[in-house]
Amino acid sequence: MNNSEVARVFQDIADLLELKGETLFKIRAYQKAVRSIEQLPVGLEQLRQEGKLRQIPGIGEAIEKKIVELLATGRLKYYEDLRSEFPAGIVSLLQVPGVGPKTAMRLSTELGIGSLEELEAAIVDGRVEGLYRLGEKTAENILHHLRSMRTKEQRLPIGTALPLAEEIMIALQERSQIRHLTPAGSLRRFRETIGDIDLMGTADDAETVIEAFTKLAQVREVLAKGSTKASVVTHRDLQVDLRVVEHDAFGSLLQYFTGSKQHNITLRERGQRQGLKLSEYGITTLQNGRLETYATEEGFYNRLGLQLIPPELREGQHEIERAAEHSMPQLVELSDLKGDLHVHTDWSDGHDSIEAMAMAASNLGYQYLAVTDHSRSLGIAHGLNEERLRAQMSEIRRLNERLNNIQILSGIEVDIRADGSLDFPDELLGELDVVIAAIHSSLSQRQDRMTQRVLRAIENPNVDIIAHPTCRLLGQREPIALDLEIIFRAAAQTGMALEINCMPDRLDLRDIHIFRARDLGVRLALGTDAHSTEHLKYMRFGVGIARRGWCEAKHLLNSMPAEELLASLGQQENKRI
Ligand code: DGT
Ligand code: CA
Ligand code: CA
Repeated sequence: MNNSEVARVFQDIADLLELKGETLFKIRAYQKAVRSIEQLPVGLEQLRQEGKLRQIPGIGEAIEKKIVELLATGRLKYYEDLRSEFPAGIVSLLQVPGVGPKTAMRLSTELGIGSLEELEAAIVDGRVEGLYRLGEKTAENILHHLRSMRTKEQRLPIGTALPLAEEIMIALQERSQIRHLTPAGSLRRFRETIGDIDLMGTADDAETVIEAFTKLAQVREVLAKGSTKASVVTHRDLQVDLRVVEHDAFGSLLQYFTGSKQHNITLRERGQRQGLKLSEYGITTLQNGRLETYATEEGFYNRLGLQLIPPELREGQHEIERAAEHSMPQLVELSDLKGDLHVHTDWSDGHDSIEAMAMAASNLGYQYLAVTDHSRSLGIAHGLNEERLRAQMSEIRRLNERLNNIQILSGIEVDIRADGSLDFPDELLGELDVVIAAIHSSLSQRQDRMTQRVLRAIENPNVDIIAHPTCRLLGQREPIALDLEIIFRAAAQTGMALEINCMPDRLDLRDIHIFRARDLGVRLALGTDAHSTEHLKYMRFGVGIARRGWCEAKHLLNSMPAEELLASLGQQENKRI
């Protein structure tokens, strides 16, 4: 069983315990284990072999035993016994917001409903509202959640969702008097995929703003509409929720709907211990019942004795402890970056010339740009052979004499062949400023071979960066089988930098891997993998993901000025020889 299968079992157990009416404490223990396991950058099996399962946050003796049983047998007696106490399919009903344990039991026992499809049919034909004391309003509400769950199932990559959200925000600003319009939810936290878009704003007259929102050209269907909020579906089946409040309550609203749910739960528990009740409206002091509203999130967090927590860190991991200690990291920002370390030009499969790419990079405020076209074995990408690479190096020298505002670094994206050897001889690689190495073929090798293959590239003193280390394509291609823990440790030891590839369909390394690598002292490098001048703007996706991995400017090669970068790459080479 892999990590997500184990997590799934514990999620089911938590739901079943809820049905059973068990204590919140016990239910939370399983929920916490689910979150921890989902965020693990290493396999549970590996941790079991190393005897380290108990080091995972939220895993105590009881859950450890269950993990061991699942890993060994693929089954869990406790889970099977628990399941047999309830009608089949009832757990799926609990996934619908608005369906609690009591309702789920009644839907199951009184109407014989065992799946979401059956639930939808029973609402539509009126059987659900006919249940004693349930009523039409609740049934409608469940249907609304059920339908929005369906659109949410196909999560959109952030590379698609963010531009769509921006388009809608611009349109709404043009057509209404909305102010402080900001995304919340997973989009603001910069998750790599987005279930639905949540927008928050303030206005003197909320109702006219809502009216304008539901009339936007992008809206295909209005799911719900009230005086201060509305939900719509746009093309590509994307749901967009908008909420509008008064200016002085904006901080509380934004905080609540930015989430994550787990972050808010942990925050609420902290509030309870301080005699405070948190809500989307503000913070209520329980002793006197007084509600305080917050115009800014900073005020909200400060009231709880916390530093402001950047949205990208609000995942219910360690961020609240760190904010309480006042040791929040100063996360990297786009403006910290002095260059892009991975771009292609029309010398291989890129669209634009070296000069056009350099000018575009200069316009973004960069000091340097590493041109890293493909190497010869990548025939379909018009990879460079030795002769053309040398011609390109001369061309770059000529351009550097002519251009004042930007320094072009000569580089290559050299292919790591199936046996781990590189596509160019070491002498040639040694003449380049920046060498990035990457896998593009034989993607289905077994884990031990694949890991050895990448290790061989890591040990090569001429390589500076391993590009898109796991080769995954979001929603299209699974990551290659790599033992990342071994890779990270080797990279930390040799000073090899690993790339955070900023292409929105790659985002590779991904957030939890970045977190682990950085924690182990691995140097990281942002590269857009741009194949045209437009793609240089993908840097913001890499920055967002790096922030989710708790990266500060100092963790990224790109924050160094050119001279320092080149010197540093040279030093690392000596270390590996
Ligand atoms: P998504 O849309 O699946 O990509 O993920 P989110 O995080 O955007 O989730 P969404 O749209 O369902 O809700 C937005 C935020 O609203 C969520 O991150 C936290 C807050 N929220 C929603 N439901 C609950 C809840 O039941 N309890 C708490 N504490 N917060 C909630
Ligand atoms: Ca959302
Ligand atoms: Ca939402």
